[in-house]
Amino acid sequence: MSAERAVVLLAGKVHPRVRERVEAEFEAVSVDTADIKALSEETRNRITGLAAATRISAEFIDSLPNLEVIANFGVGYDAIDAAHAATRNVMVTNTPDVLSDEVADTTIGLLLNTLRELPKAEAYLRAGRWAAEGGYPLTSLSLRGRTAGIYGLGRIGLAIAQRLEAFGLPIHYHTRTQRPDVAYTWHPRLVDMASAVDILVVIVPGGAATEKTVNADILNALGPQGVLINVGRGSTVDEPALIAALADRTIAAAGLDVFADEPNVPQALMDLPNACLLPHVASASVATRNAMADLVVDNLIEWLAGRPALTPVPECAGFDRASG
Ligand code: A2R
Repeated sequence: MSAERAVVLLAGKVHPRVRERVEAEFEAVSVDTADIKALSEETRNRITGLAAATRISAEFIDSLPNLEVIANFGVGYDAIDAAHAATRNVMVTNTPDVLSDEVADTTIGLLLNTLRELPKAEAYLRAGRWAAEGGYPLTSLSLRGRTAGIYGLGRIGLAIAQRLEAFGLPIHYHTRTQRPDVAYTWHPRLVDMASAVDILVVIVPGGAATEKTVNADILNALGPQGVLINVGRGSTVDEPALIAALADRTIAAAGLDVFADEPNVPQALMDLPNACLLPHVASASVATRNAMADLVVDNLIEWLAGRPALTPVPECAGFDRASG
């Protein structure tokens, strides 16, 4: 083992396995919040790696003059200013693929729970109402006979589409670029897809390009039988518009794993009987989160040892170690 170990900053509430492995491989420094100013200048100058579980702004990046790599925990890296990192030749990595199947599985569960009211039916049983009052009321919604539209047909979107295909549903999708490798119906415009389907699954990245793109017009197009499922980012949906659309039955129901201001969920949304709500758990199994943690640390190990990153984000895909 070399005498001088690289210094890696653990920013935010990092996964225990990230902490454990970073402490074993590197000299670890922690900041509980993203308050980088809590660290001395001398410490900041020694930091070359960053394991991120919090928002990382341009200012944060600039306060670490010798930073070489930011390894984000999660496939979505909208909380990292990757464009700024790229201008400073700082590598940014994320955790694609290892969570795609888990997120797709959870999406199907959320969709069925939203349509068939399974959490409410279980609560009914546990409250003793089955024995006291008879069977749970028939659900007005069903997966049968529906058509699904996937907003974002990337790694996770495709895994969701393949599952829905197995359930017998026709699949449509909206992306900026048509995929050459699938036979699903592509819509260049989101509003046109929303009109053509009665399930809209949102699984695009967050950020400016998708912000509030699921708005009142899209919900109107989805229509009174329509069901919205969001497992991407809360920022993609205009939350007040969604609350209004659920309240006046512009759409039938929504299943949400992500919210605009997590962990704060508007009371108005919680009060709606046709909203099925989860606390951002799509990838949250022990096995999948461990795989994500390992990918975070393996990216740090590779880059800080002078080797290519395993999973660079697109903004940094062209970097090599010589330029890093
Ligand atoms: O637009 P394209 O052709 O680049 O397709 C990507 C699509 N997408 C968009 N579609 C429409 N309008 C946009 N402004 C837009 N931006 C991106 O989203 C592609 O089909 C998909 C993203 O796929 P991947 O990069 O493979 O991401 P992955 O692993 O499926 O994860 C998606 C998101 C994460 O960013 C987190 O926010 C969440 O799932 O966990």
